[in-house]
Amino acid sequence: MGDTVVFENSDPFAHTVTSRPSSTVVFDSGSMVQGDRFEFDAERVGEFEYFCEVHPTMRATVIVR
Ligand SMILES: [Cu+2]
Repeated sequence: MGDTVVFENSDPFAHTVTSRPSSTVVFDSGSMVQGDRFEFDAERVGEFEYFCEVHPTMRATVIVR
Protein backbone atom coordinates (compact mmCIF):
# COMPACT_ATOMS: atom_id res chain seq x y z
CA MET A 1 0.00 0.00 0.00
CA GLY A 2 1.17 3.52 -0.66
CA ASP A 3 3.06 2.52 -3.78
CA THR A 4 2.66 3.73 -7.34
CA VAL A 5 1.66 1.60 -10.30
CA VAL A 6 3.03 2.88 -13.60
CA PHE A 7 1.36 2.02 -16.90
CA GLU A 8 3.37 2.63 -20.05
CA ASN A 9 1.96 2.16 -23.52
CA SER A 10 4.55 0.34 -25.62
CA ASP A 11 1.99 -0.45 -28.31
CA PRO A 12 1.78 1.57 -31.56
CA PHE A 13 -1.97 1.97 -30.96
CA ALA A 14 -3.55 4.39 -28.50
CA HIS A 15 -5.10 2.99 -25.32
CA THR A 16 -6.55 4.27 -22.07
CA VAL A 17 -6.38 3.11 -18.46
CA THR A 18 -9.91 3.84 -17.23
CA SER A 19 -11.57 2.63 -14.04
CA ARG A 20 -14.68 0.51 -14.49
CA PRO A 21 -17.91 1.49 -12.69
CA SER A 22 -17.26 -1.36 -10.24
CA SER A 23 -14.03 0.27 -9.07
CA THR A 24 -14.26 2.23 -5.82
CA VAL A 25 -11.46 4.50 -7.02
CA VAL A 26 -12.04 6.57 -10.17
CA PHE A 27 -9.11 7.07 -12.51
CA ASP A 28 -8.61 7.76 -16.21
CA SER A 29 -5.41 8.20 -18.15
CA GLY A 30 -7.08 9.72 -21.18
CA SER A 31 -5.74 8.65 -24.55
CA MET A 32 -2.19 7.30 -24.29
CA VAL A 33 -0.07 7.08 -27.40
CA GLN A 34 3.06 4.97 -27.64
CA GLY A 35 5.53 5.92 -24.95
CA ASP A 36 3.00 7.71 -22.73
CA ARG A 37 2.96 6.85 -19.06
CA PHE A 38 0.19 6.97 -16.47
CA GLU A 39 0.65 6.61 -12.73
CA PHE A 40 -1.91 5.14 -10.35
CA ASP A 41 -1.32 5.89 -6.67
CA ALA A 42 -2.29 2.80 -4.70
CA GLU A 43 -3.30 4.55 -1.49
CA ARG A 44 -6.15 2.22 -0.56
CA VAL A 45 -6.41 -1.54 -0.15
CA GLY A 46 -8.75 -3.15 -2.65
CA GLU A 47 -9.26 -4.46 -6.15
CA PHE A 48 -9.64 -1.78 -8.81
CA GLU A 49 -10.92 -2.92 -12.17
CA TYR A 50 -10.05 -0.95 -15.27
CA PHE A 51 -10.43 -1.19 -19.03
CA CYS A 52 -9.45 0.53 -22.26
CA GLU A 53 -12.09 2.92 -23.61
CA VAL A 54 -10.80 2.38 -27.15
CA HIS A 55 -10.91 -1.43 -26.84
CA PRO A 56 -13.47 -2.24 -24.10
CA THR A 57 -12.64 -5.94 -24.09
CA MET A 58 -9.17 -5.06 -22.74
CA ARG A 59 -9.68 -5.36 -18.99
CA ALA A 60 -7.53 -5.93 -15.94
CA THR A 61 -7.45 -5.38 -12.21
CA VAL A 62 -5.03 -3.61 -9.88
CA ILE A 63 -4.91 -5.52 -6.60
CA VAL A 64 -3.60 -3.55 -3.62
CA ARG A 65 -2.93 -5.49 -0.41
CU1 LIG B 1 -6.89 -0.13 -26.06
